[in-house]
Amino acid sequence: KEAPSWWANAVVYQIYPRSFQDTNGDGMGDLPGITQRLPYLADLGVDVIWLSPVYKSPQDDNGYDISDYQDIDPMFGTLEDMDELLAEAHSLGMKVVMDLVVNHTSDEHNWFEKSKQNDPAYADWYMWADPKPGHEGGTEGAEPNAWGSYFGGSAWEWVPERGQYYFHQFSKKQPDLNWQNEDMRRAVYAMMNWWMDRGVDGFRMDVISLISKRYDDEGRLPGVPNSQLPMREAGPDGYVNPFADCSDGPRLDEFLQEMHHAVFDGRDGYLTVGEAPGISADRAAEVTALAPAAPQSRELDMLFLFDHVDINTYGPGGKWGVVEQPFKDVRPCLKKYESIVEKGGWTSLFFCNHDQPRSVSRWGDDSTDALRIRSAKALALVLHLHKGTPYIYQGEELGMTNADYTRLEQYEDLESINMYHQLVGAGVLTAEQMLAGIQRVGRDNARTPMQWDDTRYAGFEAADAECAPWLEVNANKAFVNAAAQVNDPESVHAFYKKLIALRHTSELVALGDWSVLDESDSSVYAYVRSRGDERLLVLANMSGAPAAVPAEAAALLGGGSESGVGEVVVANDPADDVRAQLSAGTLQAW
Ligand code: TEU
Ligand code: CA
Repeated sequence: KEAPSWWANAVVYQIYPRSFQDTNGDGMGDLPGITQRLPYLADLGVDVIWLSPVYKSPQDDNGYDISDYQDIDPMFGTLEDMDELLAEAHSLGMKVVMDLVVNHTSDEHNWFEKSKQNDPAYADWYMWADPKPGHEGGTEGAEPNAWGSYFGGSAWEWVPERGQYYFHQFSKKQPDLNWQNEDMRRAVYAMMNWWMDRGVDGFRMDVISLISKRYDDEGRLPGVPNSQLPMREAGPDGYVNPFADCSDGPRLDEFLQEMHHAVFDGRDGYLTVGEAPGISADRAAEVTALAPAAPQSRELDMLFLFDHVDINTYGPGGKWGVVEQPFKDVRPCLKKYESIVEKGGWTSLFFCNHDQPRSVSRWGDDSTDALRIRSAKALALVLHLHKGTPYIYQGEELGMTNADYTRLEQYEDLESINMYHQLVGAGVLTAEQMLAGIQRVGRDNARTPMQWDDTRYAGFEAADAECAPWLEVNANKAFVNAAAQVNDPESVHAFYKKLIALRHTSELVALGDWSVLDESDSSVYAYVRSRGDERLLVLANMSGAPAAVPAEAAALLGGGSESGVGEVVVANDPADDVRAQLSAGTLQAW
């Protein structure tokens, strides 16, 4: 099997711009701040930077609600700042992909404003529906169906001007675009081409798996009057989750192929990665096929699937009432992602992003600094030596932890706050339980300011700045920060640097076959990569207690004899120590 493409050797780094680096003292990260920190990323070995949205936006969902796709929000800077960032990144050998949010726009986008006024050119660009007959006037209970928004409340919002509701899977300031409308699709592709021509290297596509909705033969959504499609079951809050009728819908492939044609055909060196909750491995292999049946059926380069971050055993309150999420349950999910690669597609590899808790707090141990460092490295090792393209979320390379907040007022995330009021209000969770849930899985855990050093605001902004960062800095910036790590060969940062360098230089790491070992071991995560006569064994004790080297791994090591070990490539302990542990058949914690 040969090189699928350049991205087999590449590592992507996600930047959440408002939390990365502030340069003008307003408490918000900005584009000049990113440009200023590019040498840090180049030194780490980053190949591609993914920027969370920096477009013009009312910031209801931190930029995932875009009011002008072809401008930069003043909070982040200007188009000229963006051009400078692109030029600097390119001169340092790094590509830049932007976030493409086209399942929905902001309700302040002029497309939506015109649609709302029934302007014939835009009337059909969003998902408008009539109130239930007999309930004209948008009264309570008149919603077209019982769908609820993922961010709480009804998924329908009444607009008196049109005498209709519009559909929004996310907040009511994020109306879903109507992908059935070809003019709308052409406008999206034109916008994408405009950015590609400006020098952007591709897109991370927000909830791209949700753009094609299920309609009946007459074009009616499930549950609306006379629809042939049945309504699914309501949750305890009385709402029906629209996900199953939006995810991987009937026209998804058609739209993605059309997009590829309109934007990427004939271009080179770009990257497309689709955020694709709800897509199966078989479908992911089709969507990402490197050699699709016909050239015109090319869709996306790789996807983000969410099985491994959704392994939770849920109590009441869904993800806010999570009972447990053991790391051993991640293994079958990653195996599933490898099956996509096996079938001729490709996969991304990630543990963290701006919507997830920090991996070291979730699956590692952040209770002492020594354990934090060891467990962050163990997690990095397991992820980065898989076959696929690894993604690092800002601060993950430092072993940054969840936020240390103790009060609801310290959080900003609309999802956490809306769901707090909804679930506590309905008596599903107590205030204490919900706060504990937010502390464990809330999205602000990943959004605290980047910890550059141990100064007042962690170097996120100038020490003499007037304005505090938009979200409080974690007090552990005192010892968890970049300045303390970049020159320390034992740091989490140094470990990431080693793993990235390995992917750049080793064909075995980039292209070798992957197979799991000792699948039922509850502590040790083991797999082997092989290419030609080279083999790399990856062995990680993902627990806080010593664990036996499991049988299949031990057999591969020649029963633990020193001669079977070969070269120790990268490890959490010195090479001699690793050999001793393997001979004794016991791995130290993490
Ligand atoms: O997230 C989509 C998504 O599925 C998330 O809702 C995720 O499952 C959830 O946040 C976990 O709590 C994307 C963006 O990454 C997210 O930041 C946006 O809020 C959302 O789309 C709407 O654009
Ligand atoms: Ca700023």
